[in-house]
Amino acid sequence: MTTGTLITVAPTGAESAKAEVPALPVTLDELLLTAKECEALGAAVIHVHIRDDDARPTLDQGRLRDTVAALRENTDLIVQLSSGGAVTDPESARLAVLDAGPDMASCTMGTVNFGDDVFLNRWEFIVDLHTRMQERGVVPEYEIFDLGHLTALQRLLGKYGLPHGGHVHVDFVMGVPGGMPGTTATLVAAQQMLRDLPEGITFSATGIGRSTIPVMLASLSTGGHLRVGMEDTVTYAKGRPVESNMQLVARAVGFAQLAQRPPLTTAEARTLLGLPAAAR
Ligand code: KMH
Ligand code: ZN
Repeated sequence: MTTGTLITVAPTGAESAKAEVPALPVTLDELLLTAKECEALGAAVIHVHIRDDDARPTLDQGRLRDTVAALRENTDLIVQLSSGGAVTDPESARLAVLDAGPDMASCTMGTVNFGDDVFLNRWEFIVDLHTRMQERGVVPEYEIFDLGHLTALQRLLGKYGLPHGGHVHVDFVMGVPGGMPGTTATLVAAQQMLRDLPEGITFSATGIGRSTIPVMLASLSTGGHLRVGMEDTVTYAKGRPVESNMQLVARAVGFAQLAQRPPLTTAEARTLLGLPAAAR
């Protein structure tokens, strides 16, 4: 049965430089303003990467804790910390992200070429992340950059069991140079592979760069959910830089409404993802 649309905003990422993309939210104040405005538009989840005082990606524990606390204080958004970080981050720092106590964290299901870099996700690291999340009650979002990552997820769940909350949610990150392409045909192929995974599994999808719109339309028309934001797209249309994350969320909400699958509230999103109701 088709439901409303879970909208995740990924406002910052670790790849774009503030100097080149001035609208990128990099300070806590900028992130909070973005979060509040995106929530008001219809986002239910925020996928968070943070930056240091020089706007460089960081996994600093104090900053992560402050960020989680500030997002909880100022919004009802589901807080999903990136455990992917930047391609240069060590595994120990990526695992320590869980210590900041988010509602959710990302868990990438395999290594992938990432432009000219390599985004390394060894099997033992994935197992460690998955089992620590089970122990700490953090709900994972499994990031799928290539179709084989779904096979790895099947193996992970078969050997180590379901995530905390019992619900499995994946995010297809499509169009990364080195990963699966951001096309309708690939999304359909990926969905067919979901049949081998636990019943009730849900997915969202995001297309990097110019695959943003094709992936968004394909996801909506096949019952999927949406992730949008400046982590994935800094060009709104040919020759038009993105002005803000709100612009991307507003476009996603518009498409979702056209598809007669309006945005889920944060409470509805919590139910879908197997998270407990918010404390306040
Ligand atoms: N920044 C990428 C290397 C995640 O957040 O979990 C990894 C990434 C995935 O963005
Ligand atoms: Zn990310």
